Amino acid sequence: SQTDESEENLSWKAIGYCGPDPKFKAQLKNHFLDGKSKEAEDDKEDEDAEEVIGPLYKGLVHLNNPRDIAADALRQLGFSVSVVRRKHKAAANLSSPSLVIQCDAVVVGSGSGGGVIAGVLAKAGYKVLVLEKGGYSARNNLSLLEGQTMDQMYLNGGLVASDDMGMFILSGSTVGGGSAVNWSASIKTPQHVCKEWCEKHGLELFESELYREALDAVCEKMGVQSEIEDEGFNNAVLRKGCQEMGYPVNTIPRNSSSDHYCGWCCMGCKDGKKKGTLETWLVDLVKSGNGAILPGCEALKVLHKKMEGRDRKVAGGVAFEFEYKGIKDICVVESKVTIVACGALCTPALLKRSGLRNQNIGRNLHLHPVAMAWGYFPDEPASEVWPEANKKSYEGGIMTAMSSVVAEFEQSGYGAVIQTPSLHPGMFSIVTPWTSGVDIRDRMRKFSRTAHVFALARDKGSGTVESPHRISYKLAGVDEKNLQKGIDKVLRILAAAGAEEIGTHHNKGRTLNVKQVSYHEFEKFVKEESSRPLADLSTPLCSAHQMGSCRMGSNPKQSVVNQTGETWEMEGLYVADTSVFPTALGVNPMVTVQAIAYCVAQSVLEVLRRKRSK
Ligand SMILES: Cc1cc2nc3c(=O)[nH]c(=O)nc-3n(C[C@H](O)[C@H](O)[C@H](O)COP(=O)(O)OP(=O)(O)OC[C@H]3O[C@@H](n4cnc5c(N)ncnc54)[C@H](O)[C@@H]3O)c2cc1C
Ligand SMILES: *[C@@H]1O[C@H](CO)[C@@H](O)[C@H](O)[C@H]1NC(C)=O
Ligand SMILES: *[C@@H]1O[C@H](CO)[C@@H](O)[C@H](O)[C@H]1NC(C)=O
Ligand SMILES: *[C@@H]1O[C@H](CO)[C@@H](O)[C@H](O)[C@H]1NC(C)=O
Ligand SMILES: *[C@@H]1O[C@H](CO)[C@@H](O)[C@H](O)[C@H]1NC(C)=O
Ligand SMILES: CC(=O)N[C@H]1CO[C@H](CO)[C@@H](O)[C@@H]1O
Repeated sequence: SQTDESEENLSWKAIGYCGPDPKFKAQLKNHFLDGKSKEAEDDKEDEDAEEVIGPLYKGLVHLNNPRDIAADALRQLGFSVSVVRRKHKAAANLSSPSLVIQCDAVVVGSGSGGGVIAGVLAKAGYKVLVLEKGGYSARNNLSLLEGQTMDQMYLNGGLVASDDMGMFILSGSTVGGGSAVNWSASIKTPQHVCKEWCEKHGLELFESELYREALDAVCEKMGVQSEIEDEGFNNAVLRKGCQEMGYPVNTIPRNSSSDHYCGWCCMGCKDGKKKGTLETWLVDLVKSGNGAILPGCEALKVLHKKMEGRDRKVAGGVAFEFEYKGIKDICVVESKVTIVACGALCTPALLKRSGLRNQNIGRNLHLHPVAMAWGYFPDEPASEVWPEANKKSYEGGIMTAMSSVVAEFEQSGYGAVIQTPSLHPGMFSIVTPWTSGVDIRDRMRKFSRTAHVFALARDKGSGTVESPHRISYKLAGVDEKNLQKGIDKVLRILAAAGAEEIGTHHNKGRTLNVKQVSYHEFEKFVKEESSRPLADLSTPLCSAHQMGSCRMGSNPKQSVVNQTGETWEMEGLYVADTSVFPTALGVNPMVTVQAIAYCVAQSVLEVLRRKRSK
């Protein structure tokens, strides 16, 4: 993932990696040759600015400017702002902030959940301020370099792990949140999960007409569809292997167009074909003229007061922090409603810092643990190989095929789905076993023709999160069993698709040359590798889905928020991200979190309407 001044690495050639998407690089080069981008910054011509910065440009306000400029930018968007004058050099603090901004709703976090709710409220005519601790990466300004992207667009620079290092966790932290870097899978909440959440958790919402409408609304917004013109390497392998084995295999609905053949979307989508929240709901917010997005701003706490005649505290906005010229500064937002959507890893800490005491905050964290296996498909002799010699492991739609062969959708609902990851060289090397220098060199040389397929468990087990630096999670026995069943299938799928060599990520690094062994030896290998323990740190497990740490329920003993998304403890404080999931979901969560946020937005709208009419 490391590069030199010309943004290259000599090893790439040896491993068959082309670096950032060559088409994007060419596109950019033309762009700069035209001199367009420079002019745009000078002229502030709308069209050019939009081309350079992307569709959010009118609503982005950077507070790392002199205070009066930042305040003016916000006033131009219709917010009322007061600048607090302070004696020279006196630092801002919570009781003496630099700016006080007023709005109807403040949304903390611009990811899948936050983006949707902000868009809905602004479109309905309310003044909405979005705070995002991550930065903003303009569409034309993505590096698509693995190292830089991890630093700029992922939580903690891409390196979040549970306390025993048993789980390697990926989470987006940028304008758009997880939606800006996700792998495009857009799957609706499965029926059996809606039923479970309604019947076992007392949440009628999930069997309501409103929720069905919400699912349709968010899918329509993303242009979810299920056609693919040219399937990428990993997914072609998964599909063929399943067909050979007679396992079920489906096409995953995606938010991108059928010809969107791009393996770099995990680093941001260069042409806006992937409809993350920053290409959809946040655009609504900006177009409505009622909203502003503040990148680089981290919420410190929710402000609240006691009001006469109310038994609960009442939320009144947030205090947040940003950096200006290397110095931390503090501002305050005063709002009628406050929405927290920092994602399941960050929301619990913000609620606790704000004085909430509910015992469920930070508990019930589900991670959808993932265990992988791989198969190597040589590209010589070029004439007869499959997948075709020009197909590379890191190109093409990231997730287009999946198998539910061990998903148990029709039975307990708790099993594992089989899908494929995106692994660029850095991530590939992190999860690959290391037994010796010679061995890792050999594995890396095979990088571009090594397919990865994984099993993802709908975890019954759970952990706790205090902050992204303090996560504890132990794999439960039942989840380990489901992953083992998944790995058994994955190894068979890889072999059936024609892999020459197969293996798992277990640290012993055993491999099998499928073409040279008997049926008996193959069976023995699959059984041994898929029955190894997974909870003992010998195999790296990954997670890109975090859920449940502030779950929704029907009473405060077992949950943090009620069906409307409002916290039991504080009036006017809502949560609208994956942390409200009552249990793990079992499939990719983006559509579900967006639908929930859409429903929470309807509740918030009612409250705002009532306040307005008063
Ligand atoms: C690499 C990757 C691939 C994925 N692929 C898919 C996929 O294909 N399909 C799918 O359905 N799901 C996918 N997911 C998961 C999906 O993106 C997430 O589940 C979803 O985005 C979670 O939404 P959220 O609103 O809970 O939080 P996020 O989208 O994570 O948004 C939270 C935001 O809040 C910000 N924030 C946190 N704390 C603060 C604070 N104190 N102040 C201000 N801002 C703060 C964060 O920086 C972040 O931007 C993927 C995730 C990753 C990481
Ligand atoms: C290229 O990658 C290698 C192997 O990861 C690394 O050791 C080296 O530092 C990188 N080169 C540059 C110039 O960053
Ligand atoms: C583009 O990215 C660079 C490096 O991350 C950053 O310094 C610059 O401000 C960005 N430009 C725009 C227009 O966002
Ligand atoms: C993730 O990508 C999908 C498909 O590209 C997109 O529709 C969705 O908006 C993105 N994620 C989120 C969380 O919004
Ligand atoms: C929960 O939801 C109801 C509406 O169903 C709402 O009136 C109530 O104030 C919410 N909050 C709590 C803590 O019950
Ligand atoms: C941006 C984009 O390419 N979205 C596409 C998603 O799918 C819908 C439905 O097929 C297309 O109309 C969109 O163009």
